[in-house]
Amino acid sequence: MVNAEISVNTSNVPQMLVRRNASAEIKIDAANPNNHTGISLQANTSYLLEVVGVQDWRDWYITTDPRGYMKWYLRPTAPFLRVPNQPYFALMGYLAPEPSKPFFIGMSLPLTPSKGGELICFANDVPCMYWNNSGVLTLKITCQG
Ligand SMILES: [Ca+2]
Repeated sequence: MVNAEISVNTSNVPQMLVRRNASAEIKIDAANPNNHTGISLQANTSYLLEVVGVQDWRDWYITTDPRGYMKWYLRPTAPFLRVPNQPYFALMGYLAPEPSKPFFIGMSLPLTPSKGGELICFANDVPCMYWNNSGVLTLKITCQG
Protein backbone atom coordinates (compact mmCIF):
# COMPACT_ATOMS: atom_id res chain seq x y z
CA MET A 1 0.00 0.00 0.00
CA VAL A 2 1.22 3.46 -0.84
CA ASN A 3 0.65 6.21 1.69
CA ALA A 4 -0.39 9.68 0.58
CA GLU A 5 2.45 10.77 -1.63
CA ILE A 6 2.68 14.00 -3.50
CA SER A 7 2.18 13.02 -7.07
CA VAL A 8 1.86 15.17 -10.13
CA ASN A 9 0.99 12.35 -12.47
CA THR A 10 -2.03 13.44 -14.46
CA SER A 11 -1.79 10.94 -17.28
CA ASN A 12 -4.73 8.81 -16.12
CA VAL A 13 -7.08 11.69 -15.28
CA PRO A 14 -9.65 12.60 -17.91
CA GLN A 15 -9.51 16.31 -18.59
CA MET A 16 -12.56 18.50 -18.96
CA LEU A 17 -12.77 22.01 -20.34
CA VAL A 18 -15.14 24.67 -19.03
CA ARG A 19 -16.75 26.50 -21.91
CA ARG A 20 -17.14 30.28 -22.02
CA ASN A 21 -19.83 31.52 -19.62
CA ALA A 22 -20.16 28.03 -18.16
CA SER A 23 -19.19 26.82 -14.68
CA ALA A 24 -18.16 23.61 -12.99
CA GLU A 25 -18.15 22.81 -9.29
CA ILE A 26 -15.65 20.46 -7.73
CA LYS A 27 -14.84 19.27 -4.21
CA ILE A 28 -11.49 19.92 -2.55
CA ASP A 29 -10.52 17.54 0.26
CA ALA A 30 -8.20 19.06 2.92
CA ALA A 31 -6.57 15.67 3.55
CA ASN A 32 -5.64 15.19 -0.11
CA PRO A 33 -2.29 16.85 -0.89
CA ASN A 34 -3.18 17.04 -4.59
CA ASN A 35 -6.85 17.36 -5.52
CA HIS A 36 -7.04 16.68 -9.23
CA THR A 37 -9.99 18.72 -10.41
CA GLY A 38 -10.04 16.99 -13.79
CA ILE A 39 -10.53 20.46 -15.26
CA SER A 40 -8.03 21.80 -17.70
CA LEU A 41 -7.62 25.58 -17.78
CA GLN A 42 -6.63 27.00 -21.13
CA ALA A 43 -3.92 29.56 -21.76
CA ASN A 44 -4.93 33.21 -22.18
CA THR A 45 -8.49 32.52 -21.04
CA SER A 46 -10.11 34.29 -18.08
CA TYR A 47 -11.48 32.22 -15.23
CA LEU A 48 -12.98 33.00 -11.86
CA LEU A 49 -12.27 30.50 -9.09
CA GLU A 50 -14.62 30.92 -6.12
CA VAL A 51 -15.23 28.92 -2.98
CA VAL A 52 -19.01 28.53 -2.75
CA GLY A 53 -19.12 26.03 0.12
CA VAL A 54 -16.99 25.40 3.23
CA GLN A 55 -17.59 22.26 5.30
CA ASP A 56 -15.52 21.92 8.45
CA TRP A 57 -12.19 23.08 6.91
CA ARG A 58 -10.02 21.92 9.79
CA ASP A 59 -6.33 21.40 10.56
CA TRP A 60 -6.35 18.99 13.52
CA TYR A 61 -8.44 21.09 15.99
CA ILE A 62 -8.19 24.46 14.23
CA THR A 63 -11.26 25.26 12.18
CA THR A 64 -10.52 27.89 9.58
CA ASP A 65 -11.54 28.92 6.07
CA PRO A 66 -9.86 28.92 2.64
CA ARG A 67 -7.90 32.07 3.55
CA GLY A 68 -6.00 29.99 6.13
CA TYR A 69 -4.53 30.96 9.48
CA MET A 70 -1.30 31.61 11.34
CA LYS A 71 -0.49 31.01 15.04
CA TRP A 72 2.58 32.35 16.82
CA TYR A 73 3.52 28.86 18.04
CA LEU A 74 3.44 27.50 14.48
CA ARG A 75 5.88 30.07 13.12
CA PRO A 76 8.89 27.73 13.67
CA THR A 77 7.37 25.14 11.30
CA ALA A 78 6.09 27.69 8.75
CA PRO A 79 9.29 27.41 6.64
CA PHE A 80 8.34 23.74 6.08
CA LEU A 81 4.95 24.56 4.59
CA ARG A 82 4.57 23.62 0.95
CA VAL A 83 4.18 27.31 0.22
CA PRO A 84 6.11 28.96 3.07
CA ASN A 85 4.98 32.54 2.46
CA GLN A 86 1.27 31.68 2.64
CA PRO A 87 -0.89 30.87 5.68
CA TYR A 88 -1.52 27.38 7.00
CA PHE A 89 -4.54 25.82 5.32
CA ALA A 90 -4.87 28.51 2.68
CA LEU A 91 -6.49 27.12 -0.46
CA MET A 92 -3.74 26.93 -3.06
CA GLY A 93 -3.67 25.83 -6.66
CA TYR A 94 -1.27 25.08 -9.46
CA LEU A 95 -1.59 24.03 -13.05
CA ALA A 96 -0.12 20.60 -13.77
CA PRO A 97 2.61 19.78 -14.39
CA GLU A 98 4.04 22.80 -12.53
CA PRO A 99 3.76 22.24 -8.75
CA SER A 100 6.64 24.69 -8.31
CA LYS A 101 4.37 27.58 -9.32
CA PRO A 102 1.57 27.54 -6.76
CA PHE A 103 -0.84 30.46 -6.38
CA PHE A 104 -3.11 31.56 -3.55
CA ILE A 105 -6.82 31.07 -4.25
CA GLY A 106 -8.30 31.85 -0.83
CA MET A 107 -12.01 32.62 -1.15
CA SER A 108 -11.77 33.70 -4.78
CA LEU A 109 -9.27 34.38 -7.52
CA PRO A 110 -9.61 35.76 -11.04
CA LEU A 111 -7.06 33.87 -13.12
CA THR A 112 -5.85 34.19 -16.70
CA PRO A 113 -3.07 31.62 -17.06
CA SER A 114 -0.36 32.22 -19.62
CA LYS A 115 0.08 28.44 -19.93
CA GLY A 116 -2.71 25.85 -19.75
CA GLY A 117 -2.94 22.72 -17.61
CA GLU A 118 -5.07 20.77 -15.19
CA LEU A 119 -6.01 22.72 -12.05
CA ILE A 120 -4.73 20.97 -8.93
CA CYS A 121 -5.76 22.32 -5.50
CA PHE A 122 -4.57 21.75 -1.95
CA ALA A 123 -4.67 23.09 1.58
CA ASN A 124 -1.28 24.63 2.37
CA ASP A 125 0.32 22.38 4.99
CA VAL A 126 3.59 20.72 5.93
CA PRO A 127 3.91 17.74 3.53
CA CYS A 128 3.87 15.03 6.24
CA MET A 129 0.95 16.63 8.13
CA TYR A 130 -2.02 15.92 5.85
CA TRP A 131 -3.12 12.99 8.02
CA ASN A 132 -4.86 15.22 10.60
CA ASN A 133 -6.76 17.33 8.06
CA SER A 134 -10.48 17.25 7.54
CA GLY A 135 -13.13 19.13 5.68
CA VAL A 136 -14.20 19.80 2.14
CA LEU A 137 -14.54 22.92 0.03
CA THR A 138 -16.72 23.38 -3.01
CA LEU A 139 -14.86 25.32 -5.67
CA LYS A 140 -16.72 26.87 -8.58
CA ILE A 141 -14.77 27.45 -11.76
CA THR A 142 -16.33 29.85 -14.24
CA CYS A 143 -14.91 30.56 -17.65
CA GLN A 144 -15.36 34.23 -18.45
CA GLY A 145 -13.80 34.08 -21.89
CA1 LIG B 1 -2.38 19.20 9.11
